[in-house]
Amino acid sequence: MNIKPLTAFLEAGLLALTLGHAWAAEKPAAMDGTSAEMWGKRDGTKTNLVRGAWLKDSRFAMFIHWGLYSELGGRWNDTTQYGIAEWIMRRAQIPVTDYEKVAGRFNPTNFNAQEWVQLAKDTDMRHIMITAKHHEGFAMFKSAASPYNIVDATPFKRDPMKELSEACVAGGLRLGFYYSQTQDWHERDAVGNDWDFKNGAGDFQRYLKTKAVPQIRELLSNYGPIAGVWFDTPGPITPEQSKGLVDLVHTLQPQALVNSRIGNGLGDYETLGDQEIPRLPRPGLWETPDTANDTWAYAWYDRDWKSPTEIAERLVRVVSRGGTYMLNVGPDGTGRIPEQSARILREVGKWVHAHEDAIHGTDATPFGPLAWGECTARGNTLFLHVFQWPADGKLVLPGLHSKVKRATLEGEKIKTVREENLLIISVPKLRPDILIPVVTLELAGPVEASREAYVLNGCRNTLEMGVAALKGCEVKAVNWMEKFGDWKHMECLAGWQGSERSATWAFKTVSPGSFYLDVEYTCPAEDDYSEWGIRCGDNNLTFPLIDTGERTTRKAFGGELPRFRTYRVGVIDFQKPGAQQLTFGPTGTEGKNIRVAALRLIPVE
Ligand code: FHN
Repeated sequence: MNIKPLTAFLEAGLLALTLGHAWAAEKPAAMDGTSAEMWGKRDGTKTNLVRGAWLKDSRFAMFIHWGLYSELGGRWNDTTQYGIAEWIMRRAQIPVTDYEKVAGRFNPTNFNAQEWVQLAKDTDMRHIMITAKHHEGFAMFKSAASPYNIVDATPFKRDPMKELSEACVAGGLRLGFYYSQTQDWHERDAVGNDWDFKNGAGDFQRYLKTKAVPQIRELLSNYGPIAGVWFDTPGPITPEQSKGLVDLVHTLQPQALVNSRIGNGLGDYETLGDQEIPRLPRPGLWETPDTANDTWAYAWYDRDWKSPTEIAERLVRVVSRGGTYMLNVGPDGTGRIPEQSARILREVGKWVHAHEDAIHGTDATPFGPLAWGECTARGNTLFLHVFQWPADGKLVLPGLHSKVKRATLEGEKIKTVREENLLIISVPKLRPDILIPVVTLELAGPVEASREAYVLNGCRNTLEMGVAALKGCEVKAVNWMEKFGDWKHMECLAGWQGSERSATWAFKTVSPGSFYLDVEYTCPAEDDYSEWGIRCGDNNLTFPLIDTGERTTRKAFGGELPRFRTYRVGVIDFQKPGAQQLTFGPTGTEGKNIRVAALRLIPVE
């Protein structure tokens, strides 16, 4: 059976269907074959809470991208390919015969499975997911199905998946395998290599039968019980083919999880887009794969590391919204995890170890958006992760109805008082010197809380798009690549149309106060200087939104490069505490292409 080449598939505009993302529907083809950014249709993925119970307990995992591309480190023929480094074969259009030669010199003698497992444990990660075969087609395990594998084709001759599986058992961690089921640039019959082969002329079913299925069978048969198989970029794989692979996994290892990137709405849980962190709690079983810098695989030049605080906050954001956070490391061609990333992980790990109860196995926040940070829950205990420390020593928690039995900050008892719907938590004015200070509230009974939104004095408040009442506009996911393969996400108010066009937020304030109003948005040239307005009680502001230099295509690899800008549009005064309503929208008929990423209320000091 023939399968359409990935590029033709894109040209047919089918990406939108596969991705299920609003942006894809807008821009189907302009991606230079980065078509692999197909994360699979997720709507309808049935969360398997029985098979997946451990994933929720884990909440924090190590993702590892390691293959022949690690030996190249982002460089081919003296040219650096900036962007995700595991894509170098496709980016530099390296012929299969040349790329195969990399195997001949790949000898990662610094690889030490125990050290990797120890790093994951030091970081308090509970499972590891590693690339057994990425799109390059090279098996990082002994395979009878193809001699193009690390044992048979390299001087290294060892099976690192075997060593890692044994080290994981010894260290008490689960191990799962990434397997690129659709793209295999080494194979004529698979998808993705259209520089050596004419994709579409090949027989995809034959590739599945002769390579993918036997290799997945090997991974499920030779490495003990595995956590799961992590599929990726399903592209044009058919529902029957996806289902065949799901059944293969579950037949051989009924406990093993399959992620939604198997495609066609199948899988046991959802893998969100790369680096995608939802803004609000999300039901079901899901995970966010995240990078520590801008690439998954090792790239010699990429030192754009996220800081330990940034990573800890991203972990907490994911967990407080109900997901599992998978943080990537990219070992180099010698088998060493770059020391800089190891250091960052250990730093994050120190914090997680000290706050294990607040992360592993916790539930999502019971509250609406909290201006100062996030909340996770375990039974009758709440954990308040304070990103913005209150300068006046009073942390305000709105919406908690249950009685507090005991409150602590980093183990030290602290006082709380109740003022109507608010819990006022007294904390030292000096912020504890750790990545994220955590206040623990032990409740006298089960959590009773409301999701009402509040604008709090002393904090930067964001009005979340997902909780606004909308007329003549909608919330759209805007996703783009900053560098090649380096995905960024924004949820925006967009699609302004009709006679009434507005977004209205209902929230409460707790005391009188003045706030700057900042609007973060993108504006193309044709909507330059359109007039917008904000109404909130006695406050009426109008202002122009000006061109942000928005670009819808880019020279390097197609796709769009949205340019967000933050504009301070005025000051809003709340004279009295209580219920407020803020309405935002264009005042006339212009501005229909403006996308608004955030409205923020920043206290006027
Ligand atoms: O194309 C791959 C990419 O190389 C990387 O493996 C990421 C990790 O989530 N998945 C695909 C793109 O989304």
